[in-house]
Amino acid sequence: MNKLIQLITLFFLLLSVLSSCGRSDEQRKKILKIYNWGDYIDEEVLTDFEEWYKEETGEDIRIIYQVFDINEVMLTKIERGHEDFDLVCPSEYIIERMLKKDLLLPIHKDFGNTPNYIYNVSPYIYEQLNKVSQPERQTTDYAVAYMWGTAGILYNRQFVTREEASTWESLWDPRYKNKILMKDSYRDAYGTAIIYAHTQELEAGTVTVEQLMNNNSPEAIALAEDYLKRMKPNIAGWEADFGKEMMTKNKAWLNFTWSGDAVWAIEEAEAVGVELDYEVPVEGSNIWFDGWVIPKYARNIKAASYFINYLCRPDIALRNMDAIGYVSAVATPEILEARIDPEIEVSSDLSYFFGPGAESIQIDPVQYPDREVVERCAMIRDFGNETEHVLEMWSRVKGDNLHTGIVILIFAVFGGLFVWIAYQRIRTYKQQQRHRRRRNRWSKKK
Ligand code: N2P
Repeated sequence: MNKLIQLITLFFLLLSVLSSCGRSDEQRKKILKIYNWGDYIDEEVLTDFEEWYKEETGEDIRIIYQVFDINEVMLTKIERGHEDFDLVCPSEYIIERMLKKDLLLPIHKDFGNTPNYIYNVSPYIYEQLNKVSQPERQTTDYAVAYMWGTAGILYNRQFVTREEASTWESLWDPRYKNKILMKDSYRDAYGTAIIYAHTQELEAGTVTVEQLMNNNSPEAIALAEDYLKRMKPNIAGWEADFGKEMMTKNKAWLNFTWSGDAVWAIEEAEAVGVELDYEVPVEGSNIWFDGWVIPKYARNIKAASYFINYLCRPDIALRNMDAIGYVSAVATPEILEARIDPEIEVSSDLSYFFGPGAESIQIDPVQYPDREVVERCAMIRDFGNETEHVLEMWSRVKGDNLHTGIVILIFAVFGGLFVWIAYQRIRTYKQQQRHRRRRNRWSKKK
């Protein structure tokens, strides 16, 4: 009898577990969990997607949205698998690492009656992203490009000339002591230092920007460390996202940053009468690409794929660009038409991105770099096992600040202690002297 009761209990327990799994799975299908960079989307697009998804599929969807500022922070979360994000937006080298580690699911590209907008992405961007493909996995099966850009120098025209900002040398110029903000990005800092250290070799054509930025030999790391430490007196701060604000408020004169942040800062500064501009130094720089991927632990692949598709719709791409300053990977005639601005004085060759017909167009050169600029830039690949060594170097470089701070603190504490002890000693000595004198006077009276 006892056995029967145990069996019945077990049966009901199993039934309730199974039904709760089913229910939660069904409910989870109504949720889309997105993990994106901060300030990297027009947030109204999120709510509009929910409506669009309902219209297209007849299904309800609710977005749960979280943000990060550093690629590696996001990757750690994904690797641990504690969070079942359906969509994340890493940079190309993290996509490369995720492909190597088999952390991604292929994107569904069959949208039934809904148009497929994914192929609105420029063939140039497809080609670039596929450079990080792995033997078994082609990048573009697992990632759809979102925004892209360059790394360069945002500068205040009141204090820095265009010529000065056109070379990495400015970052080491003693005139800019404490006036430079550096993006807290070890890879960009590494690339910049190693490029600047080889200015002559680059001019002579004996080495390329791509080779330099992707060389992680112990000698290259030591050289970058030396250069970055020499840059430090100029550094007012390492920033993840506050650089654009500091520049707008005139608190720093140069900011090593990404093109989209520069666009945002230039516009904001203009509104308050501060004139900022952006240059990609002549020596060359980093060109990067961020893309949407579906992590292995995702639970709503359908909605995730639809969301990616939605972002590739030209009108949505334009809204996002307007809201954040970065440049969408989407390159349709609608985008080209909307971005051409006859008031822009310079003409750029954007045929590599928009295709034939865009050889000489008036378009914001900060957002859309001219072919010549792109040709002097290169992608920084995943550093693989060397990442650790570059990171150690980076924390030694940044840690020096802390070291100096700690030394000052120790001096201040011990100095204060010393003064206090000396003061106490003198006081005790004086008191003893007084007592002695008093005692002497008493003994004389007696
Ligand atoms: C926006 C961050 C941009 C990421 N705040 C560039 N890879």
